[in-house]
Amino acid sequence: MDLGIGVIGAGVMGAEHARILRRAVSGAHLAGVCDRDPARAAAAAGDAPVFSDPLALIAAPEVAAVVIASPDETHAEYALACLAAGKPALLEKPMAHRAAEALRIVEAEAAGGRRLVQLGFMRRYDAAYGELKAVLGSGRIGRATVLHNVHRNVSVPDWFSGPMAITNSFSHEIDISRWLLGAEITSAQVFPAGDRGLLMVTMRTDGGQVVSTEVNINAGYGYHVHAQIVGEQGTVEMAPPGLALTNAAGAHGFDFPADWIPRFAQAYRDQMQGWVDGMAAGRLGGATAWDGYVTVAVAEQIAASLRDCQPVEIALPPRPEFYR
Ligand code: ISE
Repeated sequence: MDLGIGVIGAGVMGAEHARILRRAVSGAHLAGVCDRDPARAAAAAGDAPVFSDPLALIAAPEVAAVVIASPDETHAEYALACLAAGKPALLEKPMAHRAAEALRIVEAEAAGGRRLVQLGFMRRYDAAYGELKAVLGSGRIGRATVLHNVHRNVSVPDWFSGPMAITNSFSHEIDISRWLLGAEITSAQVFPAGDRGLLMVTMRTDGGQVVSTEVNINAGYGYHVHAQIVGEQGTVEMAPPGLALTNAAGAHGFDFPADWIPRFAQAYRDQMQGWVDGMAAGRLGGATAWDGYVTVAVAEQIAASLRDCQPVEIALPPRPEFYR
């Protein structure tokens, strides 16, 4: 099988997905790129066709599946168009700008009776997170009671507003905490710290666990994502990033990556290959549209609590039968 895959959006993520499709995936090829900036689309497309209209890319017969990496507020429209066309979509997070929009995608997919949407929560394909989940599943540390997350960006662009630390960045911790613990988020509380946008988010799960996350969008020193699970008989945590330890200028240590692209490079490749293999097998893996909806809904309710930083009870509809 050699699936033609189109990419909508040639920004940081879209260009990376296009590059992976051009160079690092078997069973698929890049069949087109669309971006509102034709030059950016052409740069990402290489020899593949450039489209000026996202809906034309989705409809193109040579496009069998679509990566949606356009601006967040357009995700829902293009995901619904893919569902209407019966074409699989790998949807970058967040699934939609609002929970109500995300629910429309869930309802449309369930009504079609076929899973076509996979959410781009690539940390599920990261070897370090996979190791944490395997150790917890082995029983070696006993039952999980606490999960500590650290999510530090070097800095963010000027347009990156306060709530985006929750709806954009922290969305990864909502999904990966649910995945690691096999639990649902039932309540949360946010505590701003300092004056550079740092947020401490504490969540409770339906399994009684406490999830603590530092969301630090201006860490300055490097891109640093860390997780530690505390069990009743032990702990498991990520090893430091990097493959080499340096002794120089009186210091010893490792280098932090600049951002998520180098830190999760292999996870992005494995996610794309997993998506292609899932389509070939007729059974998608990774995060579902329901996972995407839950993440948007939980993030939206936590972001709304930033007004007063009071505890918030998370309200979610029951999981539809289609996603059980
Ligand atoms: C960005 O959109 C990502 O998805 C990165 O994985 C995350 O670390 C970063 O904080 C987000 O802004």
